[in-house]
Amino acid sequence: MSEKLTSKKAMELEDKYGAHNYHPLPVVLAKGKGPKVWDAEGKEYFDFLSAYSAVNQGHCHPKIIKALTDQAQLLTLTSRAFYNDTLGAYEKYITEYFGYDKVLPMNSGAEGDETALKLCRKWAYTRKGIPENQAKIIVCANNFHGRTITIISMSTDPEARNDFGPYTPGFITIPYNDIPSLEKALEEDNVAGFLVEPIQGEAGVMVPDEGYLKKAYDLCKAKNVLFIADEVQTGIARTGKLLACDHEGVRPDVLILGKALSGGAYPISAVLADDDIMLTIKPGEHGSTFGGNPIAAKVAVAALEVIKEEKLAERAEKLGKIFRGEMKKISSDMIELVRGKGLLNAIIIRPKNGKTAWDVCLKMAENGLLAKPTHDHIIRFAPPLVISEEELMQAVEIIKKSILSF
Ligand code: IF1
Repeated sequence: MSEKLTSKKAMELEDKYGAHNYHPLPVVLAKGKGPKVWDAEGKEYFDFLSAYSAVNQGHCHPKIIKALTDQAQLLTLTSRAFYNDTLGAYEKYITEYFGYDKVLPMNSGAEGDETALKLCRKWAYTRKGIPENQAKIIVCANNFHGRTITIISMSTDPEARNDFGPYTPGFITIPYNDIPSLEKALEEDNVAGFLVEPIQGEAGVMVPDEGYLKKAYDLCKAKNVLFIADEVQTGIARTGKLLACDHEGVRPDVLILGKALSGGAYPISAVLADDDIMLTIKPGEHGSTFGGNPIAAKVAVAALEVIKEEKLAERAEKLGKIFRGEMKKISSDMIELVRGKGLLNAIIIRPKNGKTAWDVCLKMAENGLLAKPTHDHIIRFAPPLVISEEELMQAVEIIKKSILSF
C-alpha cells in the first residue's frame, strides 16, 4: 500500500471496492493547502466546494492540524464514561462563543440534527406539556439535513427517500420561505418545533426573502414553539456572519453546527441550547462513543479561534460581494441567475448545445477549479474563506473562461 497511486488506478479501486453511493468528478485529490488542492499527478486546483463548507478555514490549516496532532499523541478517546481534561474547556469556549448555556457534542451533522429533534421532543413532553408521542415538528420542503432514516423522513427529495421507508412520523412539511404556510402549520395541535436551514444549501443555495427568519422566529415565539436552526452548512462564517441567522438578528432556541466546526480536520458537530431546553435530556438518554472526545475538543477550539483571528466572516462578506459582482458581469446566455450570501453562492446554468452544469464543471476542472453541480442545473461556488482577493480574481477568470468556451 505504500507506492503512490495514479489517478486512474485510484478511481478504479473506488469503483471496484466502494459502494456506488456517489458520482464524483473524475479528479483524485492528494494534497490541500489553504484554498487549493492538488491531484495525484500534481495538478493544482482552486477548491470551490470546500468539502461542502467544512474547510472554511482552508485545507490543513497549520493551527488546527497542530491541535489535532498534539492531542493525538496524548489522549484520543475515553468515551463519556469518564471525564477528560479537554472537554470542559471546549464546552466553556463554544458556549461563550455562540452565547448559549450548554452544548451537546456529537460527530456528524446528521447526528446534530437527530440530537436537536430528540431534544425538541423531550422538551415538548417534559416542559410544554404535549401529550405523549403527539409532538409535531415543522420542516421545509427541499430541506437537506443528512441521511439517517428519520432525517430522510423529513425530506421531499425522492432520491434521498425512495425505497428507504417506512418513515418516521411526526413532521409537517411546508414550503420554504413562506410565512403564511408557517402561520397555518403553527395552528395545528401539538407543534413542538420548527426546523429550518437559514439558507437551503442542497436545494441550490436558496436564500429566503429578507425578514423571513425573523418573522418565522417571532411566530414560533408567539406559539411557544422551538426555532431550531440547522447551520451545519451556513454557520461558522460562511455567509458573511458567524451564523446566517445573525443577518437577521435571530437567536435560535436550538442551534446545530457541524462541518467547519473542525475546519475539515475531524468529524465534529454540536447542538447548543439554554438550560431550560438542554437539561431536559438526562444521563443515559442520549450520547455517542466519539462525541466530545479529546481530539475533537482541541480541534474545535482551534477551528473557532481561526475564524475570529483571521476575521473570516468579514472576509466572506467582502469577497462574496466581489464574487457575485464578477459573475453577473460574465456575458453568457448560459448564466441564468447568480445568488448567494457571503461565500456561499450558486449560478443557475441554462443548458446550451446539450452542455449542462456537469460539462461546465468538467471544463472548470480542466482549467484548474473544482466545483460540483447540484440538481443538474445549479453550480455551487463556496471556496475556503481564507482565499485572498487576488486568488479569488484568478478563480473568477477560470470560471469566466470555462463558461465562455461553450
Ligand atoms: C453528502 C448537500 C451540502 C447539511 C445540512 C446537515 C447535514 C448537511 C444543512 C448533514 C450535509 C452535505 C452532506 C454531503 C453533501 C452535503 C451537501 F449537497 F447534500 F446539500 F453540503 F450542500 N445539515 N450536507 O448540508 O451533515 O451528516 O453529512 O455531516 O455527501 O451527503 P453530515
